[in-house]
Amino acid sequence: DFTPKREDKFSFGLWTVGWLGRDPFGEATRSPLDPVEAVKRLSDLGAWGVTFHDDDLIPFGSSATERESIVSRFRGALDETGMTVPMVTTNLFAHPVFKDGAMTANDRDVRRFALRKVLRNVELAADLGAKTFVAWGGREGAESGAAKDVRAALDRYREGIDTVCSFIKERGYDLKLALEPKPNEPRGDILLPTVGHALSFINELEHSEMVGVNPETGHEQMAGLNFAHGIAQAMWANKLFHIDLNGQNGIKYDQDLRFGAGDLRNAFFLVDLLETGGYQGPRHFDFKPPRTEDYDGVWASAAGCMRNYLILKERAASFRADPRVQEALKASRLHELSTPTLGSGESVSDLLAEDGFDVDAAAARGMHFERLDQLAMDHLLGVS
Ligand code: 3MF
Ligand code: MG
Ligand code: MG
Ligand code: MG
Repeated sequence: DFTPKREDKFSFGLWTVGWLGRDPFGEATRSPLDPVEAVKRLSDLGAWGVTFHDDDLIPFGSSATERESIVSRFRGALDETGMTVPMVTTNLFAHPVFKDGAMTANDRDVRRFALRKVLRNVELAADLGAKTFVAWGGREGAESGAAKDVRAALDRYREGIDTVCSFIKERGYDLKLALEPKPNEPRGDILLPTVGHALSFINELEHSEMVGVNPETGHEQMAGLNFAHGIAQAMWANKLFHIDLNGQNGIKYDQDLRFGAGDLRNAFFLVDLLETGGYQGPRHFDFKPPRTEDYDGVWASAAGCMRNYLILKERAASFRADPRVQEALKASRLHELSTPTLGSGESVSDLLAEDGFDVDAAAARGMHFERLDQLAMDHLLGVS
């Protein structure tokens, strides 16, 4: 059966089930959700963790005493339910002060304020036992060419992330950073637009070993990219620290549909990859229950995220276990790809000296990928 269990490590952002349905064209369609209620409902549904932006839990501008009482009440709900806080993140996008960015704002005072907000939130994250700290730079970007010196902005971005890492090290926190790429929305163009950009940026950091990525399904798909391929490259680089699962229908605004909606075939291969590729982190949902829904619909949508993940996990396992699939994989010569192109100890001159390769015969060989893909479709559709 597809009932979520704690060991499935499903987690949800407070801002997901707590989204009120406000969009650029319309007002909220739901009334505010108490974070404590969210923790209890998610726990009842079988989730394991809850995540949040500082401001999701502690309203922007709260006093120190307000903050303390909010956190202790929240902690009470965690203790009561056994829910964990695997990840915490900072809201560096909602307040008007961040209209031109946070860590890369042209305005230096804004950058300093943003860093203070992040560092305070790092303390809270460590305090609640989070292991991952996500940084999504939604306002780091521009709408017009001359407004942003991208190279200088990347210098400041690097300085900001380096500062956060040094702080974590100094304090001795057991916390890693995960950068979340997104191509656009809310800025016209956002810095670190894709997983690839983020991975390359990480290589330039002072403490690159403690920084990875938090890719989101819809964000890569907004750029027309293959999400499962992006995840595979992040895993290959040992940089898949966290993941935001949701659904998206191609290149358009950030839909944040529940996981399984949108590109179902890519979701199937994604789950196959996560489950067989050694990913041990949270299965985190960053989705928005559509504004058509009341709270019954919100919980149905959250439950659907987990149910779809578990169904796809079962479908992917049945695909892998099918003897016809094993045969089709062999016919497609997948195993050969794992063999190094040069023999061990073979020199380039040996390689150059080789002859007898029958180009025409190799060119004529079919790859049998269509049969393999149809088997995947059969398993995905449950008719195998
Ligand atoms: C926006 C997002 C963000 C990030 C979050 C960090 C509001 O498209 O995806 O959610 O996920 O800020 O985790
Ligand atoms: Mg998103
Ligand atoms: Mg996200
Ligand atoms: Mg999204």
